[in-house]
Amino acid sequence: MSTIVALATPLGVSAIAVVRVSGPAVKDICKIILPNFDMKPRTARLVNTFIDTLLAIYFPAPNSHTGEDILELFPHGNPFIVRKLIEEICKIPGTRLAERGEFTERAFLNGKIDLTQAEALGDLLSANNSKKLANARKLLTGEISAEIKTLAENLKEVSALLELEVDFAEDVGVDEDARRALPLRKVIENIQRHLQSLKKRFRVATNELPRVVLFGAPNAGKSTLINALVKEERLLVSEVPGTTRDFVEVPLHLPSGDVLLIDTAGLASEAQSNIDKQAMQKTCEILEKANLKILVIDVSIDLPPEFKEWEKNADMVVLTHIDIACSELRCKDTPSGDFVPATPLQKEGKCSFNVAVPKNTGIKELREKLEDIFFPKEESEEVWITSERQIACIKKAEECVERALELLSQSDAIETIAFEMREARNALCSITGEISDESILNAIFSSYCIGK
Ligand SMILES: Nc1nc2c(ncn2[C@@H]2O[C@H](COP(=O)(O)OP(=O)(O)OP(=O)(O)O)[C@@H](O)[C@H]2O)c(=O)[nH]1
Ligand SMILES: [Mg+2]
Repeated sequence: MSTIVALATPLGVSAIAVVRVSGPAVKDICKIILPNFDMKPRTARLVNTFIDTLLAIYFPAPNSHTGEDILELFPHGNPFIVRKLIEEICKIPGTRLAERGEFTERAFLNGKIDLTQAEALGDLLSANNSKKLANARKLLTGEISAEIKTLAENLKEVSALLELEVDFAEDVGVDEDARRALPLRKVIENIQRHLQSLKKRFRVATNELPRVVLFGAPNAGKSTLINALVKEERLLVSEVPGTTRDFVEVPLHLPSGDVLLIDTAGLASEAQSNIDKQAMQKTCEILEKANLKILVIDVSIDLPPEFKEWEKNADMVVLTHIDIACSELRCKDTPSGDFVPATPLQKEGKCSFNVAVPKNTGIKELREKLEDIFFPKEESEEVWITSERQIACIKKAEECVERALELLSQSDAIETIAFEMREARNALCSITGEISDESILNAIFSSYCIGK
């Protein structure tokens, strides 16, 4: 087994970098590269090397991430230092640069983690909100593996039961149908239900941020609203209609994760110029790909004629310029919600917000609403399955179980039922990697980055 080395942090200038080494040559590497390192297990030591003074930690096998001897080095984050260090390490016999995902692959091959946990590592590194992160952490502790293993065990018991049935029937010649039908059907149906519920827990793992598109008439206050939400003068704002032409994406950091606010060019029934026309077309295209469409309306002036049509297309309406509308109506300026706009608005159950940006009214409430919409606090914190590979295995097991249930009413099908049960179990065992072939492992680990 060769010893592998890789930079575990992104290449670039940083305060520190992390270089990871795993394999049997770790002790030789320590002797040659870190002559004064005492190799006290799991203890950080400051050591001098030919290129840098760095922190080193030694994790002896088998109590390490990969199950092999591991050396972790923390040099200063200078790409030149990192390159020289790795070059020197690679000169030690039996040492080479790691391939993509090779550290994780070794952890799997040495029984440190199963395949669901290896895949969860990918989720953990790409999680961009607290829900995805919490789920990845649950997967990493083996929550799904445990469920899958129990199901595989149940299938094994069914197989054992079937074996007994075969022997019994042959020896004694009792009425197989009557005896087998009830308990076996119930057990298999339970397995089927569990597989169906697992299938429903699939969530596509996407790293794309939710897209919140703000649209409405020119000058409605779309760009101003985005600036207020992100608390930064990020977008150009002016009293001249048509300030925003190209759509602009601005990330909004909410407590549980990020969403992408998208500013668009104002819409009107007639375009004043060719550029106007193109800008409006772009706005319509952007709206089609939105996860949430916010219609922005300046409530201090008459409603635009297209209002009803736009409102139908919107998920939420935000009324801006409440401060002006209030002062004109001489009504009490309340923080939010109490103000009744002068123009009759058909809200049709749609969520509506009143904002007055100069007074920062309604902005906090709108931010909280976005947090509720995109990161709702769910009662049940059931773990989701995010791997299409795992779901494909669950579907395969489910098909086998369905076929077995159909065959249960046939008197001469015990062996075929036993075969389907074995196939179902194999499909489940390949989820955790108890059964795996090289092509599956390659597909999983080669999608990882080097050093992982
Ligand atoms: N008083 C008051 N002024 C606002 C409010 N919101 C926006 N404005 C002003 O309204 C004008 C237009 O705001 P913008 O944010 O540029 O409007 P827009 O919808 O992005 O306009 P276009 O980019 O032209 O489509 C600016 O002068 C803002 O300062 C508000 O709630 N109250
Ligand atoms: Mg604008």
